[in-house]
Amino acid sequence: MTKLEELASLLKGKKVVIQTHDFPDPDAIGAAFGLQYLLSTKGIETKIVHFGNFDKRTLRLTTDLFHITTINAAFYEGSEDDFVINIDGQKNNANFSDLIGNEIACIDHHQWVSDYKYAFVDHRIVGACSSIIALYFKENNIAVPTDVASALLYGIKIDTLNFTKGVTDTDISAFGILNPEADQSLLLRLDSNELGLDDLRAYGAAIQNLHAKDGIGFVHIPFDCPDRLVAMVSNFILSLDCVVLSVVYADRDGGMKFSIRSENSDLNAGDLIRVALEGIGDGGGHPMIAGGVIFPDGMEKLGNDTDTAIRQLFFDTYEKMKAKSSSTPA
Ligand SMILES: [Mn+2]
Repeated sequence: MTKLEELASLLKGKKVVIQTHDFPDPDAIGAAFGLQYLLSTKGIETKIVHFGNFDKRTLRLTTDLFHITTINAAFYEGSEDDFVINIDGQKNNANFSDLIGNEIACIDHHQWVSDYKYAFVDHRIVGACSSIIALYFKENNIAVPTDVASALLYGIKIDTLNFTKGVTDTDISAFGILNPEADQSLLLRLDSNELGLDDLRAYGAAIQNLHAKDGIGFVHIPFDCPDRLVAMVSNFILSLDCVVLSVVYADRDGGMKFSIRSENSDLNAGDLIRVALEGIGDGGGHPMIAGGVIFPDGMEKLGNDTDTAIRQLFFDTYEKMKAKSSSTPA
């Protein structure tokens, strides 16, 4: 029995909901859309439900291009008997609000942290959740429709930064399955329209406010902007030849929202931000990609010149980590 058949047999005769993580991104939506199609071939109709709104890019993807129908949980009327499939995240994650119904299954590619007992789990550490779904098509000999292939491939491209981050054999296999079926002109259009006019303000601020010293590029974006944009600016700063580590932060609800990138595997971005923000906020992530926040009361501890204080904080932590990694034999 394949994973899909196993899942389908659990769901027979139930009202089924596919729930993505809150504020869904293209990978969450692509994976949900692909699973919805797969289950429909087994005679199981589903609804895709999520908490929180989409960002602009996901919105265009879902509604304008792929005609994916989703329901915001605020407008969703479910019942306790519904079966819920969690996708691209896990129950009890901070970004996974509780939906009415019985969480029966989880398909995810993030680190496993949930202590919830699902009846069905497909958890693999791969670049994108959409890659897991792509493999279901092949395993079950189901042809991938063009719009499903395009949405899945786009999800993988976004989560793996165009196949440069966290790529595994599974993601490569998924590419092989999806690429021949996907609408290439549509994907090109998505790739070449990544920047909105509003986004230029953030890039402008980045160029204006860049402080680069000893390989670290710091940027303060002095207004609130979406997580996606803070991350894009952080990638942009990392692409400078004098920067091996980028620390980009934007104003957010009286505190700061951070996105950091490292191109040096010795300097773990996740560890760096976790240690640097201890006591004033919260941070963590992967060795090359990480994020975090400073809470409003943490800002008060930084004094009047917050930018200097933040730079100093990261510099001190960076120096300590550098000293430690060079003193540890390889
Ligand atoms: Mn994902």
